[in-house]
Amino acid sequence: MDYSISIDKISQDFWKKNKINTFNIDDYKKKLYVLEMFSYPSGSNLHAGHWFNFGLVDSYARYKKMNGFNVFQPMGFDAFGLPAENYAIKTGIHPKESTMKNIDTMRNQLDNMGAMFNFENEIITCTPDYYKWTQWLFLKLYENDLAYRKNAPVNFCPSCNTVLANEQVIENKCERCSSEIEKKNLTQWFFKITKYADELVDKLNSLDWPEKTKSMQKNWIGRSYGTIVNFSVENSNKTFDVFTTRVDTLMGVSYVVLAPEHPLVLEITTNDYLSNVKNYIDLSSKQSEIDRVSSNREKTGEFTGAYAIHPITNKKLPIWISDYVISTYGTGAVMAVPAHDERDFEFSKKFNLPIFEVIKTETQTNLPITEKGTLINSEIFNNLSSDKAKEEITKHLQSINKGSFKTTFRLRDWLVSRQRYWGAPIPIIYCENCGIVPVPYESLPVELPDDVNFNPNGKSPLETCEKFVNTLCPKCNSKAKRETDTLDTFVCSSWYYLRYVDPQNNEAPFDKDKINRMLPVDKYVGGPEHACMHLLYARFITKALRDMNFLNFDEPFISLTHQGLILGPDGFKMSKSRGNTISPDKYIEEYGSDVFRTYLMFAFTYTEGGAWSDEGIKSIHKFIQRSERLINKGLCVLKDKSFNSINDESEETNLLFALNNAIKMIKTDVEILQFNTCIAHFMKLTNEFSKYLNNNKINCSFLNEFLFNYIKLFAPFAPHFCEYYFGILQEINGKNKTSVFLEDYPKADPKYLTRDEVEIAIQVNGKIRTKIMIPTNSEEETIKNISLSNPEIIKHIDNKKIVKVIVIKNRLVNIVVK
Ligand code: ANZ
Ligand code: ZN
Repeated sequence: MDYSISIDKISQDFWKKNKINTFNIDDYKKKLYVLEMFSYPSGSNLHAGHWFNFGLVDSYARYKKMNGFNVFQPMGFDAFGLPAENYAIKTGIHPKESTMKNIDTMRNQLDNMGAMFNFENEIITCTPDYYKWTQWLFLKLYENDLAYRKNAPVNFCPSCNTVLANEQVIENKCERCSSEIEKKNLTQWFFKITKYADELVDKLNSLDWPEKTKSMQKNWIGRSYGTIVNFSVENSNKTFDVFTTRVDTLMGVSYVVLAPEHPLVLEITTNDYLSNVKNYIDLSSKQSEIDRVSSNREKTGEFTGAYAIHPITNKKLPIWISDYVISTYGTGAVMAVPAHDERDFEFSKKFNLPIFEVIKTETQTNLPITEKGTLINSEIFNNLSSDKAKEEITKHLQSINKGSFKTTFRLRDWLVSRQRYWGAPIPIIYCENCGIVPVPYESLPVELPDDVNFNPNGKSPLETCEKFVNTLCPKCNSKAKRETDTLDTFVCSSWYYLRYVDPQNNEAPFDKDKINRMLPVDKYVGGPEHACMHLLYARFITKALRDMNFLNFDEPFISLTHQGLILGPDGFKMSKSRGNTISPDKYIEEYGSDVFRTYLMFAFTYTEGGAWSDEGIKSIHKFIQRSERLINKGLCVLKDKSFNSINDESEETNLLFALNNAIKMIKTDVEILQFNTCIAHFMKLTNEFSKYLNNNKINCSFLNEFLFNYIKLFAPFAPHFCEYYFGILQEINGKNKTSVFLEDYPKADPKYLTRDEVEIAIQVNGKIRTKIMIPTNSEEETIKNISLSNPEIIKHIDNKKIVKVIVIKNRLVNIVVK
């Protein structure tokens, strides 16, 4: 039988029947937790990109299994979320129905992939037995002061009458109807991720993650070491703080700027300036933060009429407001030093504010060459390095109670409320008497009702579901209402890797001993787009659970790899609307799952991806067919009782070298998920195998052993194909069929890797024309003969007369011709 989808089925049935992929949780000593980011069950099935992620990591997992690891490779579905809800609004099909249907399709496709997923451990985040524990997590965070409520703006589309997620807002317009977005203030739930900001930065160093991802996460958290400086307002008892990372420039401050939203603004603005200031505040509230901080924007602002007093020199400094100061960063106020800060410089040019240049510390100015500031002497802080000046000035401020050292983070607390239907309900009750009351643990899950009108009506859909909203207070039994917002789906995915280990547990989200044994995840693979969201949230939740004593490790994912993107044949990102998606199904039907997998491995660098090509898969198909013909030829020889074995030691040495070399190279490459070169090594070995078979001097017992190794070596990369031929080979050897994945992966024997050969250069008239391998210490006469019969050299001698042949043993031959 030729390799095709029928062999896929034979192998898959064998694995299922013999439970080859079952993970043995009691044998955790050599556990290896390999995890692919679970996927969203969307209507458009699995595409080549999913395959690239799941199929190739499966080969890594299989390789590890054959190297003695007890591999745990679970799979599940991130099933709550907006697309299903939007689809429901459009079609009237309930999100539960469409989601479950999509999951069935995807599960089928995953089955055809033939990856060794531990489906017994499957989780689906939208099922009550999963989200019960997502709610449990919320309550634990609430109990531990890590979840709180506060007012925060949401994007609201007045025409669709609905709250929009950030990703539904495009250039401040609704993605669906293009109306201008409004900001609405709502009381919402937050998780206090900022409490872990320091550890989230510091522990990044210990992780085997792509450097780029680590630095993105680090920038996102944005830790700055700086100083808080206290300024007082002239003729009043009011004061305010600024945050600066450049307190060494304090003596050069020429004015201060408050964010328009700063609480002090309306209190200090004098009557003459009030209407301008109010107008400005109104205007800036409509700007997005991203626009406000963009550097190529012309600076705007207003004077408040008030002055601040410099904490050291007591000089009067005008107080301005401007939208380049963000209210949510630092203290929402800055000291402006135009000579040393670009934004301040632009602002002072626009509004004609003075520029002071700090001298006599090592502080460098930032001024264009054409500009000169008024030179300012830093007095007692003269002649200090910038860092020393920062330290001395802050200490001085501390001593006069006007400042202190301060670390600030860009990271904000995680807003988890969504005014959406298709998510886990937040397990909170509001009671007229008792206020906020968490749902008691024994009443979980708070089930998401099915019969809800999820059409947009300006509120959270659950608000319209009276039987859900109205409840009794668990404390005092009087009338109460449930929270109607649902949880961000990133909450569901912030802990799923923990639940996989113990998905049927009804008593707890997971068994502490089990997860302490099974985690952290040893190899995590997924897209780089998750650098600052999912990966950060998961790290935070792990640390929070550790501090609540539910687990005893610090980081969830020790080693991380991002797979590249498989693009459509046109080089663009695959999308339904472009019509360039590549569905694996038709290729699998035509060529079999292993050809599809091997093609993805060979044609792309795993971390880079690239554009799909039909041609490419055809040539891989040919390669698998060739390998199959050779195996079959070998099997025929072995079956032929009358076959006459002939030993040819040099042919065997050659093939053993090729085999052991391939084993060695594949080992290095597969460990770093560099699959394309693994396949290339195997192709090279296949060429050598072909030479051996064509040589017609075949030694049966040698061939038999070689075939075992050849099939085992390729098994992680073409699992169905190899499982099948391993069985046939076993049969010929009178053995019962067992799985090739229960075999030990071949190990390179160094004895076959040292070939007693040296490379020598052959020159013609002093020019190197070729290099060849010859046995070490060959006789001069032999070397001379080999050199003169080399086709490349014959070409260069080209009928000229050979004057002399100089041989330097083990190094070089020079042929002098005339
Ligand atoms: C004076 C100064 C002089 C500054 C100088 C910089 C250079 P990072 O490193 O990102 O933390 N800043 C502080 N709070 C701000 C806010 N809410 N909105 C906009 N800008 C703010 O940046 C810290 C610097 O950004 C602070 O140091 C402050 O300007 C400004 F030559 O203070 B600096
Ligand atoms: Zn109550």
